[in-house]
Amino acid sequence: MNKKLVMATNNANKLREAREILAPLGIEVISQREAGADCEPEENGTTFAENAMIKAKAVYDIVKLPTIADDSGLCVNALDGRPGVYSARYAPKGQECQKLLEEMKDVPDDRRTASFQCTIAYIDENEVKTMNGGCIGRIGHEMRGTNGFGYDPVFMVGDRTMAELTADEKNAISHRGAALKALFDYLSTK
Ligand code: ITT
Repeated sequence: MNKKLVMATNNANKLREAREILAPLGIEVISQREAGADCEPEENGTTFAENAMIKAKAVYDIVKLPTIADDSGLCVNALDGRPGVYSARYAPKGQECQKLLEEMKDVPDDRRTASFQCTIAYIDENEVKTMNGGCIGRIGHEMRGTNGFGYDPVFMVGDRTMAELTADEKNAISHRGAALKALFDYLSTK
């Protein structure tokens, strides 16, 4: 497949991961800024899918090229699924892990399960589609590792945090990797 997609995001880490995951599949990802769309629409949906569609549509309406958007977040079972769609707004950037550890400090090990969730919205001139991916893990007791971004230093998969995985290891198991592979499968049928 040889295809170019615009990614409707202002998050450089998401863009990097999407490029890493899709490049080997023959899909080139350009940022919304590179495509000339300098916008940040209000994410006032209540689901990952709604917010992904809001972002994809805002950029598609400007660039009129096949566009994807990622809406994602961390759902913690002991917190009834929070921060969920509000993950980006849970704490000031860079402080989300400390805040989560503090909120979870009295939660015992057997109740620390969580998942990362990701919805990718895809829009082109004919079609609108969403694809989901998830990754199950647990919230650790301390921040570990320097790779990745956001909640990665406290999200444990096995005995390592996601921030201790290499980029390839993370992409192979991540919520974003799963949703983008589903997108690839979908695009392969078009
Ligand atoms: P855009 O809306 O511009 O794409 P954003 O960072 O605001 O960027 P979201 O609204 O989808 O994106 O918020 C997702 C938040 O969830 C993100 O800021 C992180 O805090 C967290 N998150 C999502 N994927 C993650 C991952 O792979 N690792 C760690 N944290 C992640």
